[in-house]
Amino acid sequence: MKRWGGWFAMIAVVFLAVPAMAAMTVKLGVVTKPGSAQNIAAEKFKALVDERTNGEVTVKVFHSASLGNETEILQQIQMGTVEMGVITSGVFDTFDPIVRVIDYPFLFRDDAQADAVLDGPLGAEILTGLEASGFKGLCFSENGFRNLTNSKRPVRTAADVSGLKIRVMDSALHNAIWQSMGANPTPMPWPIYTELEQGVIDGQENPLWVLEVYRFHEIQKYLTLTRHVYSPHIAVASLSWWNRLAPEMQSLLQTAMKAAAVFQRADNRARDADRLRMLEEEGMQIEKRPDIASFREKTDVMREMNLYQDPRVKSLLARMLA
Ligand code: EAX
Repeated sequence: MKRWGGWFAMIAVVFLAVPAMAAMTVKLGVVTKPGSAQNIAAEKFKALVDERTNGEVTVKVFHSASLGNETEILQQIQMGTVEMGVITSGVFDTFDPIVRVIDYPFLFRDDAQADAVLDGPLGAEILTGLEASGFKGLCFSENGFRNLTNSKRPVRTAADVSGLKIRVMDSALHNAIWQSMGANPTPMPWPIYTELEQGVIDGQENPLWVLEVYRFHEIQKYLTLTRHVYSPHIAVASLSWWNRLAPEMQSLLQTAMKAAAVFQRADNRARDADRLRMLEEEGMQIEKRPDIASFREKTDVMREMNLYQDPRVKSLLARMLA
């Protein structure tokens, strides 16, 4: 009897353990193509989850906007029809204005400062705040510091930007930044190659990897290292889905995504010098030391704008700028 009891207990343990590790497929959306910053984070996450669950959990990465643009991916995550996404911070501001404190112009000096803030309590406050919009914010990976490119003329000072038709993300903040600088911003979701190629827009702003992966050097002559916004990606999950996962699974996924983000940030940064060299060799005219003070002069008033007057947003921005 005792022996049977032991067997019974063992079998029960096996069966009870199964649901926590039941085979599961997780859909993860990114708007960009293989080789992009988002995709490198997503693929690393997929590999780590595969390894740590012995193949029980499959992460299926939908890239190249196959689930729609970034706003549409976020809507599907909110509804729970897509489980996860690695999404550029800029487009979150229509879902939760708190995120626009990150994209405040010239907020971060360098990578180390961005990491310290985003991986610290202020970053955690932003991630937690996303729960009110139906997202479980997991961590920040990176797009990187954004730089201006255009097909019309060299840009060294803010005055040179005047009247340029610049594509911006679907974000009230990014629109306001380029308006403040005197450009003519046009909000448009990713991808934008055709619009640049056909001259519907004169320029765009994105980190260096974008120029390489999307071969923008073939259609944009002038690059200015403005570094006007540090642009992270936010790895998010559908909150309703997340809340149904066992705590062990939540912690496994959270830890794997954090490891993927750490890997991806380092990978991105290690390649920037080579990218700059390549873009120069390919014939881009690069302004490496633009007059940043002239740009800041235009954007420093932005904290007084309506965009930052919501008390929650205002308080967080004040602490970020302190
Ligand atoms: O991640 O839309 C954008 O400009 C993003 O930065 C782009 O998808 C690259």
